[in-house]
Amino acid sequence: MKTQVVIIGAGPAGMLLCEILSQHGIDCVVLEKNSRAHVLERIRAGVLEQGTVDLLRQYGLGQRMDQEGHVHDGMKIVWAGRESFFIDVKKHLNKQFMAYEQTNIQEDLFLAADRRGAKVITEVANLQLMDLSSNHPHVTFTQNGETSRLDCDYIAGCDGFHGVSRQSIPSELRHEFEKEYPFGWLGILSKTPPLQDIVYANHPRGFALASMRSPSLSRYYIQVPMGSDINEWSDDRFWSEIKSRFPKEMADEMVTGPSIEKSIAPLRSYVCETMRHGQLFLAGDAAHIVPPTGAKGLNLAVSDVFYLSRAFSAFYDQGKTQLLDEYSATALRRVWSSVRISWYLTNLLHRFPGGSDFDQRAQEHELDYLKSSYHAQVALAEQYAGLPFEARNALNT
Ligand code: RFL
Ligand code: PHB
Repeated sequence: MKTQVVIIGAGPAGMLLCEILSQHGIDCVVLEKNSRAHVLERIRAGVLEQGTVDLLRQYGLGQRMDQEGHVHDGMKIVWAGRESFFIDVKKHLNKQFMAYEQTNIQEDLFLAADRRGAKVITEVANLQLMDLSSNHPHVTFTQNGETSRLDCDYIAGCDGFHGVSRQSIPSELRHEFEKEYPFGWLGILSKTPPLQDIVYANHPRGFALASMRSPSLSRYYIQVPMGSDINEWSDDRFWSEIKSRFPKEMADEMVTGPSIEKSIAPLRSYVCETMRHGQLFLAGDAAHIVPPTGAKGLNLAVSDVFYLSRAFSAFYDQGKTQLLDEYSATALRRVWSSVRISWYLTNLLHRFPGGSDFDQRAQEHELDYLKSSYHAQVALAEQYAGLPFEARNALNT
């Protein structure tokens, strides 16, 4: 078997890359470890930046998003005993966000792949990346006990944080930057109307977040100690804990109900430099992870795919490799901006076990400053909105 680009992983990064490359007439095959049903079941992200929304629309993937998604202008920050303030991204930058679930994006992408007859092979095992430093790499894998080989020009590693692609880069060529946080997020999805805004809460009992999926579907999170047992969190305990972390008037507004999903996610920042090795290019969580506090992970996967698909198109349309050569540096500029703001918001909004009085005062000061400074709000709005995608250098490409 032979194709132009092998894409490893059918998450949002892999499936979006497949769709864009197919629309540009570039042949590709997606290889996914899990079943399609499993991929479609994973409840994760929900907040899309304007750049992500625009790109999905540009490639004809925006129809259902525009019908079912919920547009909002920014986010509110509240903290114990003081007033809240709103980071108005629409006012400062004329950009908005869309609340639209990652599972819906996955569904839209699989349906687009079906319409196009795209080659998506699921439930593959023992995937190995070979000859990455030559112009003729290939992958081997097994499916239903049978081993296959797939030759290609390039490989896109879109297989998430625990995938095999990044591990195929020799460790001495990988510069890894990592930070683990000593807590996790317990999240629930509930068929109840959400609060009007996305609200981030800093409270002595820990961080909490009220988010939304649609007018009748809410997503809530609370900070929990690392190693917490999900079985110890009944719905009643969750609701009473989250209400205790919000100001009374917001807690009173929260409509409670049974959870339809409940899970705990660890928090981590991680970046792999380089995002390219020979003919292998990493995109999305395969190359970097952010704590969810900035809602940036999925959006970064989309911007990586934007840069990578543009680089593949320049190669296949015009024979130019410059954008491929620049891919890692270009993508990493935007990655680090989102990694930094996610780390900043995580530090600003969580209570760290063992934090000193000094740490607490510095955090309170930062919140006071943000609340009172127009300029600080504009700077936060710009980063929370996500940097614009960089235009290609017209002189060189
Ligand atoms: P994915 O989604 O992990 O997909 C990778 C795919 O690769 C497959 N795979 C393999 N396939 C073949 N062979 C192998 N050896 C393989 N190993 C793995 C996997 O089965 C999978 O199908 O990575 P991708 O595509 O890069 O997408 C990244 C996003 O999923 C992720 O960044 C976001 O979900 C992060 N995130 C959020 N991002 C946002 O932009 N906005 C948000 O509001 C937001 N909220 C969140 C989040 C992540 C969360 N969790 C659970 C970590 C909230 C939470 C709680
Ligand atoms: C979500 O709706 O799942 C969500 C919203 C904001 C975040 C993280 C997750 O920062």
